[in-house]
Amino acid sequence: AGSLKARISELIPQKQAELKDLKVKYGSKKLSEMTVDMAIGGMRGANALLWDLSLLDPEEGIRFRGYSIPELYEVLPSAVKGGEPIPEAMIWLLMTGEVPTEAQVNSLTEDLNSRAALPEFVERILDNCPRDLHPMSQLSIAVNALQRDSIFAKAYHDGVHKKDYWEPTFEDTLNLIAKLPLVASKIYRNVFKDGKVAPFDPKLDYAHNFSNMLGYGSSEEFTELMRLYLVLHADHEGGNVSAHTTRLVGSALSDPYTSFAAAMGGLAGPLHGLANQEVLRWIVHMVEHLKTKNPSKEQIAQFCHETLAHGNVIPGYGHAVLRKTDPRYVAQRNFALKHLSHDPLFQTVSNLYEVVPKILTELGKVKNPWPNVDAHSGCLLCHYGLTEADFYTVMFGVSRSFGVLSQLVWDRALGLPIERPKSMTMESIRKMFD
Ligand code: FAM
Repeated sequence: AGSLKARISELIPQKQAELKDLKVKYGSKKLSEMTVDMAIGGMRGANALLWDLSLLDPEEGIRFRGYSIPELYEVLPSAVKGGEPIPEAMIWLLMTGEVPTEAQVNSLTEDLNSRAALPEFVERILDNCPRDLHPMSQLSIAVNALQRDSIFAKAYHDGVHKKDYWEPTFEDTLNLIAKLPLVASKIYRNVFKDGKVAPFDPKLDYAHNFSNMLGYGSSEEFTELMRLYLVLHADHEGGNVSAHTTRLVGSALSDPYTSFAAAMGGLAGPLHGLANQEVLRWIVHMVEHLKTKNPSKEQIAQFCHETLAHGNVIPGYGHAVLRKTDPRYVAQRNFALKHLSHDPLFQTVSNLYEVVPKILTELGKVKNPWPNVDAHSGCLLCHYGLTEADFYTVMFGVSRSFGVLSQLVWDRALGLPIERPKSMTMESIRKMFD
């Protein structure tokens, strides 16, 4: 089975030709208008980025290299017969656009496992972090510390030719993706448990090692959940904050470590990846406030109204692009129905699904009242004992590295330039139209 790197190397010339053809045929075509509202309103609806790894349809949801989530279940190899797609298969698909064979998946598992160890100084840095330093801050620190070994940074310093940028970018990317489970596990074990991390086992796959090092590997169901979790959060087209940040910072030829650490700053935002933790914190707060583990739909509705009356958002609902229930929510719901249909927290998540959209629609201003990926993830992790919500976004970050760093390899292979849109002052806008 040829290696992933060899396959990418074969694909680059035809992708470069495809991009050249796109520029020749359509280079001067308009993709969308840019209005004053859009410049003020977060560029909603501006078709402004090239991103090949996934595409988000507002009605249908995400397609990863053309495959919907149900289609991923059909085509991607799994570790357990009829089980969840395996993360290494998702990385191969995102990197190449091709469904890998079992042999290719196994070769990638071995390759990643050979890159998984951390430099001792990084372990020491994490061990010296205070327990009340948020796990996402610790993640950014560790990724920035790993930058010492960036092959891209060294290659650039040594004058690598522009046409070869993709190669050290690929090496950094695989090294970083391989190291994230141990970084995340050390953070989790230091902050929430006894600081001891189970030994890495080179015979196991990515998700199984990650489950073991977190301390949940004895449950095969949890490891299957970890496989689903890592696949679902891997990419969500190029405009979301963590993807866009990786693209932007990487376009300045910052290496993958520096670009990904910046992206984790964005993922730590409550309106983006931190919603992952906020959903569970909000549900726990509701359950405590209502003094019942099984709040009725009426009680849930009342709590939603109180949340909105305080000027807070209902976490896990809404989306800047989606206008339907997130298929990543549906995939998690299917997992729950298969493995934990009687779990009280899952019942509450299901009741929220029946209550929240109506309330958000009544507000009149919410463009998407439906749940997103974060509305469901916490109740699944809680079921297996991983109840520490402040850690959840770190897991989101491990998964998101698959997409945003794979695209970064292609950004360099396609020679995409530094990103630099034009800004305006209110005065200069007035002058344009007065
Ligand atoms: N609860 C309360 N209000 C909401 C809301 C929600 N779940 N979703 C949107 N709104 C409000 C929004 O705050 C805005 O109000 P103002 O005009 O008073 O500021 C109004 O509805 C219009 O917003 P929109 O156009 O519908 O959504 P945006 O595109 O501006 O924002 C989100 C999209 C995701 C930031 C927004 O839906 C939100 O804040 N959701 C809750 C936080 C969350 O779950 N984020 C995770 C998103 C997920 F995809 C991820 O990145 N992991």
